[in-house]
Amino acid sequence: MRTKAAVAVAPGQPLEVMEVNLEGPRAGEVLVEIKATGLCHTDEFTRSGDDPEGIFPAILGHEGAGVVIEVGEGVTSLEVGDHVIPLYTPECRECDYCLNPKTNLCQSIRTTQGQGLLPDGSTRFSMLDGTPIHHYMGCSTFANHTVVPEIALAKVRKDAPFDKICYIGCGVTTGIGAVINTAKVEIGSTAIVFGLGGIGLNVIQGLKLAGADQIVGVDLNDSKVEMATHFGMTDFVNPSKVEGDMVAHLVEITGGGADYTFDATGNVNVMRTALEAAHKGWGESIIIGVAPAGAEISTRPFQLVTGRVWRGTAFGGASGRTDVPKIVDWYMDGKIEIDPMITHKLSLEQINEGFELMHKGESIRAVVEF
Ligand code: NAD
Ligand code: AHE
Ligand code: ZN
Repeated sequence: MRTKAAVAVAPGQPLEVMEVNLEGPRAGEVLVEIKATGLCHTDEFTRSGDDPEGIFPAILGHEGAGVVIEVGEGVTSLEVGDHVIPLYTPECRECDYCLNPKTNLCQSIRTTQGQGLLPDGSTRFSMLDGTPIHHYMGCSTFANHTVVPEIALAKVRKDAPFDKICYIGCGVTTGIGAVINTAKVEIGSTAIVFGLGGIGLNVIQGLKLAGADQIVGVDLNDSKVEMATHFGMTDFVNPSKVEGDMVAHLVEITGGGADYTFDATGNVNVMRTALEAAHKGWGESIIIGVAPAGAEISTRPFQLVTGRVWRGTAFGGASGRTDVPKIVDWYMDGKIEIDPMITHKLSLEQINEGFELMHKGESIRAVVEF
């Protein structure tokens, strides 16, 4: 079939909206009509050329929601008409990783996923001249139709709006999951969240759900304050306005350092500040941000010797096929909010404007509706 997609033709170039060829689903695969997709900073990271795993041409996008159009041979858990959210962290429920409750990092198809291919080592997308187009994070949601492995699709209720629940495909789950699954924040905790964008606001929402007493938000952009306060931020720090040492300032306002700190910027200097602003003896710092190729984190080992812990999280530690339908229920039941964070709606033709809004700090989530 043919479908419309925004193609990343080369690193650093705007996406090009075009008709592409899409082969039908093979064994274990599912054809999905994407109804809506969010633009996450990780898409921009790969588009820009910063991603060491970036492969071009590719169809980016990993925060989508849609409807099953066709199932390949052997698919048993999904049928035509089901509503689904593609998962960049699949859940095969069989590999060593899925069988270990300490991780959500299913590895059953990670190698081919990182090569921009489906599990059988081939791509379903091509340009009209036959040039193959790579998949991205196993999702490629910047296309009106995509083919996704069955194990990388969460089946969700049919009454949930696509233009909101697409965000559960990454940002919502990552932010809330970092608090609940990775940090396991206790009632009454203190926390600092660095970066009040599409991920950081969901960390704040998760901290509020978990019953944190103090939630300090840190961002260079003052315009984020209103939304962050709405979601539960109790204190705000703009690092460009702090005189003197930033760590010392944060340690002071949290009464000795925070129980939990979260990096949602992808900046390795911020990651160091986040670690060092965690409380001596027990503070945990969770890295969510994705840093460019070649970037490295550093701190004095003494910071860890004296009890601080550095952890990372992918997809908020969530096992997607199990957890994502529950998070959709939380949204539909009013336990979590999504609507205010969807600040812009775009057509596929306007997708590059979405990345401009992200750079200007004007959007939280821009969502493309098909
Ligand atoms: P975003 O662009 O919406 O938000 C980033 C925020 O950080 C902005 O508000 C920006 O003003 C702020 N910021 C930037 N530099 C800063 C600094 N030096 N100090 C303080 N604030 C600063 O991006 P997003 O979609 O929220 O993504 C955030 C990060 O999380 C990205 O690196 C993204 O790739 C990563 N991410 C990771 C996962 C995961 O599973 N680990 C999932 C999704 C996104
Ligand atoms: N390809 C990058 C790493 C990118 C990365 O860390 N991705 C996160 C999800 S970000 C979603 O917005 C992730 O899930 N990581 C685990 C994994 O297996 O990719 C690089 O640096 O090579
Ligand atoms: Zn993402």
